[in-house]
Amino acid sequence: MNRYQSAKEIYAAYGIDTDAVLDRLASIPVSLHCWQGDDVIGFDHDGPLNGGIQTTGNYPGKATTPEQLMADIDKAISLCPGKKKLNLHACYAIFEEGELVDRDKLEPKHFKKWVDFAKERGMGIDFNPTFFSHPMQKHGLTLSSPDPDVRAFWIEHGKACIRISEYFARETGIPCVMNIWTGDGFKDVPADRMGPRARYKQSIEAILSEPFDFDLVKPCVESKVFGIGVEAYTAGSAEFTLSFAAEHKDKCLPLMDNGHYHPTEVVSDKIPALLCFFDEIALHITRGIRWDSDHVLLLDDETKEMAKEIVRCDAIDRTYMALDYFDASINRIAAWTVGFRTWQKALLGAMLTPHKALAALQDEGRFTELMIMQEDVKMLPLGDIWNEYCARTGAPADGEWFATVKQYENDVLLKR
Ligand code: RNT
Ligand code: ZN
Repeated sequence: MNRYQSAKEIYAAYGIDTDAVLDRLASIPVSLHCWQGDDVIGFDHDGPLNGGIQTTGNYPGKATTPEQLMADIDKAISLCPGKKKLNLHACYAIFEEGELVDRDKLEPKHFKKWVDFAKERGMGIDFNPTFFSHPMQKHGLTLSSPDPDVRAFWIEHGKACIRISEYFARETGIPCVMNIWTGDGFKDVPADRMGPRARYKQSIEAILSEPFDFDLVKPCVESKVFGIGVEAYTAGSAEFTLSFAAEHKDKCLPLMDNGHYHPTEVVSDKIPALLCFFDEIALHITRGIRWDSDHVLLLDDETKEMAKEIVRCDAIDRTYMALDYFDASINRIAAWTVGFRTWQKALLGAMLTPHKALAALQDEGRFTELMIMQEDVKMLPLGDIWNEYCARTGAPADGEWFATVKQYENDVLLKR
């Protein structure tokens, strides 16, 4: 008997059909963020990344053209098992030679090359208006600015992005999640906390007044507790965005980024809470070290716990999952690959957990046995099932892919 057969029998004793799990896992779309490939810069400006987020590191070979970024994404996805969706930001618009269109005037045609790319690979596309790295941020504010011209510019940008999102959905046949995040906030103690939030609310409502089909476009609002340079206050706090999404359930979802909460709060615990109130939710999956540091996703306890909640709440089809981290200090293709493979492992581990049996112990008040079984499950042969998953999906096994990345680094990245 090979290792998979043996592991399959062990899981079968817990009532788990590993073949069915592997088929299901391969069908779950996970959004791969284009911005890991170039440190969140994009193609529509020369300036630095600013507006509440920061990359650190200067690893050689980052993509600076659409062709390079596409080639790098291709390399990464060839090393990852599972179904991918492409996550784009508006600043990744692709212009003709000499053309430059400002963010309020963006059109679907500026993303046609991305649509071709995604369609050729059978991927859907998610989208994000880019409310950062732009001169129309005034005093660090965009949609919540007291200046009506600033707000109007960014509202037009948001509306343009809704039209582009609908174009993505129609072209690919897959709904487009469009996430609204701004770094609006203040470095130091504000004199007015409600004014910016009232304006932020009106601005997002104005964006969502753009007609769209909610079956095709899934606008989200992402909260954040603080950002670089906006340590004292953010307009889009957790209470703000969650209340906004709850009040606009017919056209907006809440998006939780697990780097965006106080370090002792966990998104795994928030997932089942939101699922009691929303048909669908969205996630940005990242790893914060002490703060929203956006380190590459690893298979740590909270990552596993988030996957477990999605699976045991039977919410795989109600949760839009997207990776969101950016590390400029290591090989960027390896960064994508490690994070994507990690989330696949987390989902696999969650799907191989006997949730019903565990929940029954909880409901029957058998907490001693529950503790014992939860510990026993941790030692089940997940790695053997993972290896089989990689083999069946044509992806390399752990330990077998970095040589390819190193080769690509030598042949391509270091020559840029
Ligand atoms: C920033 C947010 C946001 C961004 C992307 C690039 O803290 O997490 O989602 O990471 O829009
Ligand atoms: Zn995020």
